[in-house]
Amino acid sequence: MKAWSRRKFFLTTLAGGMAASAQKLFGATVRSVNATAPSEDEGAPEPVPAQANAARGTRPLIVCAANGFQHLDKGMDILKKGGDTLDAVLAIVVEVENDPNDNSVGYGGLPNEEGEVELDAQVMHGPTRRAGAVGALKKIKNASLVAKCVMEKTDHIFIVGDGATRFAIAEGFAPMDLLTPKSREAWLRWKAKSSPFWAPGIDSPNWSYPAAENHDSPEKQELEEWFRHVVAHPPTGTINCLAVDAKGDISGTTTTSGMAWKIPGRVGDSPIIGAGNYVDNEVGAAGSTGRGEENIRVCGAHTVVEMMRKGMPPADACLEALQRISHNFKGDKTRLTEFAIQFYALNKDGVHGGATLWGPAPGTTANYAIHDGASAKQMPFKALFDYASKPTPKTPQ
Ligand code: SD4
Repeated sequence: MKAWSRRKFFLTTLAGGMAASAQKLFGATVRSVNATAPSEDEGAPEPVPAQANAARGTRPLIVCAANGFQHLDKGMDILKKGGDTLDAVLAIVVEVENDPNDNSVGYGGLPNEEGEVELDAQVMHGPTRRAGAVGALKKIKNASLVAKCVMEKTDHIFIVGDGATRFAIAEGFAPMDLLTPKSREAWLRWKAKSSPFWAPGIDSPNWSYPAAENHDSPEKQELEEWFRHVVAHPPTGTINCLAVDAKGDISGTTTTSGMAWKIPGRVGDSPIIGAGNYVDNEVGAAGSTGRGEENIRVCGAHTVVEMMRKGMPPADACLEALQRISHNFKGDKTRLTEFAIQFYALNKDGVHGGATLWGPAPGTTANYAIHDGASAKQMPFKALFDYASKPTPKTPQ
């Protein structure tokens, strides 16, 4: 084992343990410990500079993926009225599940390879230490609410596939077609890429090879660009949302349509407790968006919460999870460049942080969203690797 060693990890956690015992961990600002950074053999400088002290937090606070930004007020209103943290995060993500224009969550999410939208979601309620989840849920747009229903109405935590759909219908959720005209068209384009039979044949007046594209307006051209992009490079999206209220109670949820064009039945990280989302009411909460396969392999959200338990500031804890993902590839950037992944976190004090594997391209930004009780704000992610060190991906982007 090279320099990113177990020894270094244990030293890190030991330092955290010492910091924790020297000071009250939560309910007070704690001294930060060093985040473990990529070692030289993995091509990045080390260590990530630790902040002298974690920034002071604020409560109530909501953290979420950027696609929830415009709905943050709804969740904060609930917290300000003394409502429950789980109701607050659900009020936000349900809006995104209902939005036909978000192609990574709920209605309008891009489907599996057979053209069926399959949703994954989970909830965790800190004060009661309960959880609920659904995987590969079909025909029901509010997967997060079905996950809550699993938590509240059953003796189980995780229901998947047709069983999840039947459960939801039994509980009164209305089944519907989750494809929008746009997401259906995107799926048909993807099919046409791998089969010449999904395009007009030689007997058709519209026959051409490859299939003709119609660019008769700028809007149409933009749509064609988008189709080309999502066909070539299955997009990711998803929403994770975390909240701490004025008393310090915490909840979190993650909901998604998962990876576009996936094999039917594939379940990602989002509904997996400890991967796509994790809450410990005494410590904090964390969640993730991006390539779930990599997150599952490091139990990312749980890792972030455990790092915060040791006293690490949320952003550094997120970087630690990303570092473990990098380590699974021995730091090989030619592989790491092929995907994106982000972590989000808040601790019980209301300190927040977020980190992404790759920094944004010049002239662009990579943000997560928060509401600190005063207003909704975009916050820049910390990045494990600078964009400047990113190799060109081999798969079309
Ligand atoms: C998954 N993590 O199913 C989800 C997808 C996602 O940004 O987050 N995309 O792997």
